[in-house]
Amino acid sequence: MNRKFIWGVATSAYQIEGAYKEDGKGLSIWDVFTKEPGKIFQNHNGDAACDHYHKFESDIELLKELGVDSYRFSISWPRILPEGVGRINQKGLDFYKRLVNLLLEAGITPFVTLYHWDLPYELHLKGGFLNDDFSDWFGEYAEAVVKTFKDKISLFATFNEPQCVIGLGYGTGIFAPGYKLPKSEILRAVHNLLLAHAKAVNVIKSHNPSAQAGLVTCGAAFYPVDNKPENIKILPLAYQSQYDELSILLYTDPIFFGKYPEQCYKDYPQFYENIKPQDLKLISTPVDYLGINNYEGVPVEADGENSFKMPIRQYGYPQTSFEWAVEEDCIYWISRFLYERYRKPVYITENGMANNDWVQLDGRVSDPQRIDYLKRYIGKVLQAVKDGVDIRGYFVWSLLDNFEWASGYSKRFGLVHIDYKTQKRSPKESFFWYRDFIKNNKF
Ligand code: GCO
Repeated sequence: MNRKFIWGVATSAYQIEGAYKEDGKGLSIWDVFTKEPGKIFQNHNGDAACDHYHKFESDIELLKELGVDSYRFSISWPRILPEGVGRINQKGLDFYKRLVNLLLEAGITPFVTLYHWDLPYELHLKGGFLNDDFSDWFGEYAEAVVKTFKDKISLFATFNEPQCVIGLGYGTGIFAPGYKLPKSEILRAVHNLLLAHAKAVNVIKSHNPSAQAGLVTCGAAFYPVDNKPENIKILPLAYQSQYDELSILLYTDPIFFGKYPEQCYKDYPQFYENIKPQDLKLISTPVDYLGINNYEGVPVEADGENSFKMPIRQYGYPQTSFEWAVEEDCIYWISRFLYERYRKPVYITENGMANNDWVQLDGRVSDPQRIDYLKRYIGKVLQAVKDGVDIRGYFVWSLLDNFEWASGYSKRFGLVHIDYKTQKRSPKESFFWYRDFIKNNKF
């Protein structure tokens, strides 16, 4: 393989930046949602988070020490457009300009996510994803970002995890804005998100045809309980059995195939039969890659010729402190399935684990579980590459411990420990492990 495999780390704006109303930033739905009592673990919020807005220079020093090829971060829409559309907040844009310039000086490729969940609150008040103007609003925001950075940023993700944006934000309501909407409205929100994605891809390509644009997915990562041929054979069926707003295919099939999963048309003919053909044409605007976020999976087993079951795991199975299973086969199979289905290059845009880390008496933060987890999952990623899956890069979630959405600061995913009282950064042992791995194992 000649192309250089990219090793990186990922973060997102709301989870690390803080400075939630500084320098003209508008509010996002997360700024508001976190203030509703009882929504977030111990009512934590991202007002200060890791104070990355003020500490980005020293955080970039950490990235340099780590030796990553790329840094995936997100831009806060309301920091740039406080009302979501219209007036640009120059100070917000300047923050990202300084960040991007420093990354480039350090030889680190910026990988920018346009939407990592912090919808401008003003647009939420106008209906957010349910307003059919949503895709134009997003296009305007994309234009503001891409125009500014066209010569500097060549890797873009439009949306991070639409499954969580819509499924958890508008379906179960556990994430901002906390709605539990009827199906008809959820389907419309999904459709508007996909239109917005496509408009942003066109904006990116119009400014820089050689930039790479894609979307980042999550969702159930089915993997066979063992390597028996019948269990491997049944996998596509398991993936295809899911087509609701938490599934993968509801978002990726329209992008790559220009149509929603077949079953959607059968279940909700009224909505799907009335979609304009030009919408689907737009949604299927070619992308350059598919981003996959993966942490755990769902074991499946053949149950006769054409059906499968999902056996519960053997009790005592390994778990992270989020109670997510450690089962590295999932990252292999989800990458392979999605690559074989769409034949598009893949980036593993997030992978990592929450662990109960603290600064020890001797000042070290040892997290052997995380090192072992990364070894297991990276090993499977490399195996998939060997088996012909076109994976272009891998990003650890996350550089820093940070605000873990509904779980607040109770879950630590970082390679770097944060003391939230002092904002002191302490690289964990996994940080040094990943540094050495990158240094010695480039391929
Ligand atoms: C997500 C987001 C990240 C999370 C991470 C751990 O996957 O939910 O992209 O923001 O923090 O995945 O849950």
